[in-house]
Parts: sequence; C-alpha cells; structure tokens
Amino acid sequence: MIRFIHSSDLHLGKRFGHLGGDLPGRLREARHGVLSRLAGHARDTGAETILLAGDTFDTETPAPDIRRQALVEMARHAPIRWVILPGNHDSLQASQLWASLKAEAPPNVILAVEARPIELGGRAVLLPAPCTTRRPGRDLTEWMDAAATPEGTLRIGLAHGPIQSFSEEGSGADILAPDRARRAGLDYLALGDWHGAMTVDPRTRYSGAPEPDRFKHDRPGEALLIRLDAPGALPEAASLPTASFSWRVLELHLMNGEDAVGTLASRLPPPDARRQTLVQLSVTGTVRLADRTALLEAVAHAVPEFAHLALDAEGLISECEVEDLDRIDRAGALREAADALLRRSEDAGLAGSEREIARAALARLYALSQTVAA
Ligand SMILES: [Mn+2]
Repeated sequence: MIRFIHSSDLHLGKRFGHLGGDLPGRLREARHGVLSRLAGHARDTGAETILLAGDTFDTETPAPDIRRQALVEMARHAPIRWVILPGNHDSLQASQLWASLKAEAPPNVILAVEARPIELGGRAVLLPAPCTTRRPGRDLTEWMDAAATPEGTLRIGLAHGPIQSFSEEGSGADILAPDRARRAGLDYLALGDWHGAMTVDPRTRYSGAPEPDRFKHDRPGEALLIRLDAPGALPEAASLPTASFSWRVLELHLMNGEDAVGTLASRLPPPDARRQTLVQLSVTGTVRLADRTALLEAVAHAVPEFAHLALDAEGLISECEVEDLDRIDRAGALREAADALLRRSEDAGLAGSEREIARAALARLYALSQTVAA
C-alpha cells in the first residue's frame, strides 16, 4: 500500500506583471507557501511522498532565491520525499536549472529527469516522463507501456502535458494518450499541465495547480491525496485544499427594476475573504441610470477590500426615463445635452455603436451630475 500527494504546476517565481501594486509579490509568496501546505497535508495524512508533475518553476531560469528557498523548504520537511518532474515551463532544455538543482537538492528531493523507473518503496515504482523540451512534439509517456517492473509492484506514472487539444499553452502538438494508464498497466497516472483539477478516468488525473494563477478555471486550488492498496485495485483519491488566494469570475445579469446593489452584495465573497480574493466581475443586462450609478459606486467602494477586483460593465445597458433627466437638471444647458444624448441613444437611424456611445455618455453625465448634487 502507498499513500502519496499528487500536485503540479506550482509555477514558483511567477511574476504576475500584469497586476499592480504589491499583489504580484503577494501572489509569488503564496506560491512558495504552497510547499509547506503540501508538506502539512502529507504529515496529516501519512503520505510519504509528494509528486510534483511538472512546472514546479515558472521559467527555465528562476532567480537563485526562488530555486534555493524552494529546496530549503523541501529539506525542512524530511523525511517527506519530494519528486520533481520537468514540465514544459521548466523542461530539461533548461540545462543550467537542472544542473543547479542536481548540485543543491537535499537527500529527500528526487529529480525525475530520466525516463526510467524510480523505486518509491512500499513495492511501488514510479515511471516518469520528463519534458525534454518546451514542446517535445511527441507523446513522452509511450515508454511506460514496455517498462518492466517486478511482479506485484504498483506502477505509478508521472507526466506533464495535454491529453486532448486543450493545453494551458493553447497548442495541441504534444498530446499524451488519454488511455495511457490502461495501455501501460499503470495503477495511477499523475498528470500536470492543466491548472484545474480534472479526472480523466479513475486511474488518470490532473491535480490542477495548488495555488490558482488565472481566472480560467474558477476552482479553488487543490492537491490530491492518492491511496493505492494493491496492484490492480482502483486508486482512492481525495481533494486537499492548498490555496491561499481564490480567483473568481462573477457574472451578474441584471433586470430592470432589480435591486442591483443588493444583488451585487449577495454575489461578492464575504468581507473577511476579500483580501485573498481576485475577482473578475462582469455585469450585463439593463438597469435604470440611478441603479447603474449606485452599482458602480458600490463596486468602487468594495474594490479596496479585495486583492484585485476588475469590473467589465460594457454589457450593461442603462435605460433612461424623464425622471432620470429631471435628476440631471430640469432645464438649462445640462438638460439640453441630456435630452440630445437621449434622442441619439434612441435614434433608429443611427448605427448601434453610435447609439451606444450616446447611451454611455448619458450614463456618465448622469453619474457626474449626481456626484455634484451630493
Ligand atoms: Mn503549468
């Protein structure tokens, strides 16, 4: 029997240059923190080994502090054993990285840099398929079919890459056989590359990234605890929470007359979770001008509570009625401008994009007039 943790795609050192302020540093630190969270789970569950199925490092040339601090952290959790597989971001082509790791790795870190069996103890053998280059252009798990292991041994595959034409990198050239576990008689195949956890079949899983790094998957970061009782028996898998940040996509579709601010409040995560949450909020539907203004104010008020909150309100259409215009002004230049914009926004003779510009300008004018009035 063997119990191990399956994780992948830590992307240590990832820069997050598109995000502002301190956030990139906080996200980078969170990735390093995953190491101790994985080790904590291993201790709590009695797992002796942590398999990292590729992309442990975000680049082929991680800064020395990223590399060295990761190894020191791994060493601290001995006798728990770490197995690091080269992925596409940290492939064997990064010869300097792997030479440094080889020179510096503590005894409880195994570098799975060759396609040949590694004894794991407990009558289990690991069959790794290290990424030779960023785009190997062939199925690197093929060798597992013919890899001989002693009778009565558990066979565990470890690989990194897409099994269909999906990939985090958007290319479909290096597809792993989705039924490799069956073909190679594997008890379990631990995969990396896809950043959201995914079960391919009972013996083949993507663990997903333990600390999310994008909005794409909209799942919490997790790792898998895998238990194999005997050769041929189905693996038991359990999900372990590992993330310190959550990345959420929120879509709000509003109907006219709906309490837009109330709906927003009910959909946003609770205040005490916001510091660790990144949100991509998109609002669509139709609302009255006053509701639009109130909604945008509520969003602006909530922004500082979040690690990150980006709003896309392009699909939000505001409807304007005479009372709304009255709230801008009952007469005078502003009111005339508002009337003209309203006419343009409803003018069937104009192109849709021009009507939309008029509508947006009117919403802007309304919001400004309310700020001044307040
Ligand atoms: Mn990756």
